Amino acid sequence: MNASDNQQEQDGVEPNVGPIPEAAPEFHPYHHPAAGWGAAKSVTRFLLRERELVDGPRAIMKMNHEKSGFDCPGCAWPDDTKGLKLDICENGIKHVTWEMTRKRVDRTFFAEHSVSELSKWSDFALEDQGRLTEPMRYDPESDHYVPISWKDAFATVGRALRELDDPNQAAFYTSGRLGNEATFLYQLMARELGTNNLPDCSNMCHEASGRALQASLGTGKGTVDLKDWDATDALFIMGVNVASNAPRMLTALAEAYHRGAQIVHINPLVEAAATRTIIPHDIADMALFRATRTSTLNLQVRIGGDMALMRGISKAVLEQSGTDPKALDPEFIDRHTSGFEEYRDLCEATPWEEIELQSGLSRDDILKAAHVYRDADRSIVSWCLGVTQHEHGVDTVREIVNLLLLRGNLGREGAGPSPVRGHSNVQGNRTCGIDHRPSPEFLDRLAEVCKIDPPRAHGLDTIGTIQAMNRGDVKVFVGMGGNFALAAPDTPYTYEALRTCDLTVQVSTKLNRSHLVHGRQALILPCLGRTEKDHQRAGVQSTSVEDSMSMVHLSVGMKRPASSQLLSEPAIVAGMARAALPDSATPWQWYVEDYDRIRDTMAQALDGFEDFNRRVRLPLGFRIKQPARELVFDTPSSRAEFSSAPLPDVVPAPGTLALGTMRSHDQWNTTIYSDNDRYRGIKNLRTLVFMNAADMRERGIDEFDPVDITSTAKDGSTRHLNGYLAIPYDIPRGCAAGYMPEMNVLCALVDYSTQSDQPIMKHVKVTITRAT
Ligand SMILES: Nc1nc2c(c(=O)[nH]1)N[C@H]1C(S)=C(S)[C@@H](COP(=O)(O)OP(=O)(O)OC[C@H]3O[C@@H](n4cnc5c(=O)[nH]c(N)nc54)[C@H](O)[C@@H]3O)O[C@H]1N2
Ligand SMILES: Nc1nc2c(c(=O)[nH]1)N[C@H]1C(S)=C(S)[C@@H](COP(=O)(O)OP(=O)(O)OC[C@H]3O[C@@H](n4cnc5c(=O)[nH]c(N)nc54)[C@H](O)[C@@H]3O)O[C@H]1N2
Ligand SMILES: [Mo]
Repeated sequence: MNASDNQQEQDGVEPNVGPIPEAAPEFHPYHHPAAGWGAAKSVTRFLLRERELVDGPRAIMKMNHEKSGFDCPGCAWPDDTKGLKLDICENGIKHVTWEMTRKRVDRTFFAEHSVSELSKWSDFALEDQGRLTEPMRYDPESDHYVPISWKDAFATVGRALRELDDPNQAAFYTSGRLGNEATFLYQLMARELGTNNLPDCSNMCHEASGRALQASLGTGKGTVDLKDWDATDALFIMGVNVASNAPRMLTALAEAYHRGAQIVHINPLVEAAATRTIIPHDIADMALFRATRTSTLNLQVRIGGDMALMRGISKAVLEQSGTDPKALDPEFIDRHTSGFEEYRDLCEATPWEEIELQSGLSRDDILKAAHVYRDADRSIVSWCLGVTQHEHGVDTVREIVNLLLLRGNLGREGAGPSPVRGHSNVQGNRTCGIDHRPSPEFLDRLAEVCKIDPPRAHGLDTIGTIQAMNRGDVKVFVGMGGNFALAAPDTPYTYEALRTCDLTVQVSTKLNRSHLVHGRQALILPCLGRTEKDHQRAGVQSTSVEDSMSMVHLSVGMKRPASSQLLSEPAIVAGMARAALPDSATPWQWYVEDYDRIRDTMAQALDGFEDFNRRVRLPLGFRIKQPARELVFDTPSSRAEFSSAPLPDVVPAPGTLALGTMRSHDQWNTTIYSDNDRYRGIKNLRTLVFMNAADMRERGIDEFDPVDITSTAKDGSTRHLNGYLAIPYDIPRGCAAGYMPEMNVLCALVDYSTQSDQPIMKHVKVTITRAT
């Protein structure tokens, strides 16, 4: 029996997997460089599957282009600034092709398949049906989705929102692909209605980074850009699977290596980017199979051990400063920071034994990293979910900043913190107002410019929304993209939450689980994708996005829309807003006719967006001002603030393991492209758990043995996944790893960080036993 069928019988949860393997699972450790020909082969297979060999390549040539292209709807890595003609990666191509597929989900499809029937399909099969083509409404009598006109669909949303006793009974979720213009209208609608309930995918992603950087530096973002990456002497890459999730960073790593920079990877797993890469757009490298190293040191930290490692490096640098006056930058510390003495005392008081135990690394190894840091004039620390999705994510990011401050690695070329954001516009969403905890200054300006009276009380984030839906306090859920049902933790509990709603609305491009786990009334509103031409009254429109390094630029679709009935996201927001707010003074329709008008309002309402329409049309767009980069700190002390937090205890209790949930190479969050994870040597298998061989032996588990996984939450409750296959892997003892979103079944809703409210998706406390 398939492992997830087994789970379904247990919990009444629908299957939750990629393509059901036809072939037997395989595991052969991967020894090739990242990217290169393996990637090229995989792209060709994918183009063939989506029947896109004709138009696909043409569109790909237009991606991430300085002039008149569309922004890759994949990750948030910035576009090349040096005129690279083909600034693309394997996964970006899969992504674009996924959107451009020729397959369609139309009314005949929905007439043929009831919702109960579709609920039994795999998530892979659902999305594999192709693009949604017209608005649909759930019909409880027949248990089918049936067509509805846009007018009636908007009226349904409007009625449901107007009938609420309190606007806070609605929640408006955003997935990080939404362009800035639609984002601005969306938050305006929510706030004009009277709620700050704006949960977003960032609540599960980089909430910890935002809060930490805000507290330390007075900005929620990183301070470096690609030019700094090009100039740095040392890169510390923490908790990110670069080759799969930010593949265009491989080029930056290879160039850094060529330049003689040091590259330290900090990750429990030695991911593909921590070895070598063949740069796909370097024709000579491709032709000669010439690989470049992309790492000079790998440190396999224990899950959750990053803060201890950072503390260890700081301690070593401080110790060295006794004899080596250049180890620290006393002038920088003196002029620009506060809290140094306390932090220095804390580092001195933290014993090496504790640092070794909590990081899972030897003092010798930590000293190697400390030497790299000490010897570099300019260092960048970059991180992603391996650092943030923990109980102590905020403290860890602040510890990263502590380390940078010691040597003045801030506010100058080649130095600073550089979080790798997830979705292509997740950072822009926050900049443009998707924030359940908006600042009073933001609201004051919005009130003044848009003539609304926005609510001041904080709204609900992702976790809060799920809790509120389950209590019956949130009755209308709108999903602006994404796949909330699967992306959120505690799958059965999240399902229950969505099912208690009076109305669920999903604005989507493809069929997914969140359409099948729905409220009493449900709507699917299909929208244009980023690759498609968006015609409005004033002509073809473009939208803007902001990358991981605060560059804002325009994205223009070029493909004919998948269906003539699709609306753009700004048009869908405006349609809902007009129906929900019949007396609104906001010129919703006028905005949609010409997005320049939205941008003109944004230029007045948002910090850093002055002269938006002109600057966004510059060849590479513009960079949002970063005060911390100029050593201006919006903190209580007006300086960069050292934090002095105690090290958390992250060592698993005897008999238990720390399990991290992560992505395979062949998936985009909840979208599964195949059952393979090439760089980790896995074929035809997703229901697996990577374990240390010694941990397996201790439990009498052999390779491919089925195992039962039980997680124990903060409140003592347990959750189970049975029949997963154990894979012996190079991972520290006490650590285990497997794939999201399947493993969200193991993540309890109560297991969120008290520092960031972020679900603890990288440190699930589990026991693993051989299946009985
Ligand atoms: N192709 C593709 N690209 C993507 C995505 C996708 O799904 N597919 N998703 C996008 C999104 S929304 C995001 S947020 C990013 C996510 O990008 P990543 O952060 O790379 O996402 P994960 O796959 O969760 O991988 C987490 C990495 O952290 C490591 N890790 C786990 N625990 C720890 C720890 O305690 N410490 C350290 N140092 N490392 C740890 C894992 O081994 C793994 O390498 O990627 C974006 N890009
Ligand atoms: N256990 C565990 N869970 C996790 C994570 C983890 O590491 N571990 N990571 C978390 C993270 S970092 C994130 S960001 C979330 C991701 O959460 P989400 O952003 O909610 O999920 P996605 O899978 O990216 O959403 C995919 C869906 O988006 C829709 N879509 C695609 N393109 C467009 C578009 O252009 N417009 C619109 N309107 N819709 C579109 C399609 O219908 C598709 O089915 O998952 C989180 N969940
Ligand atoms: Mo994310």
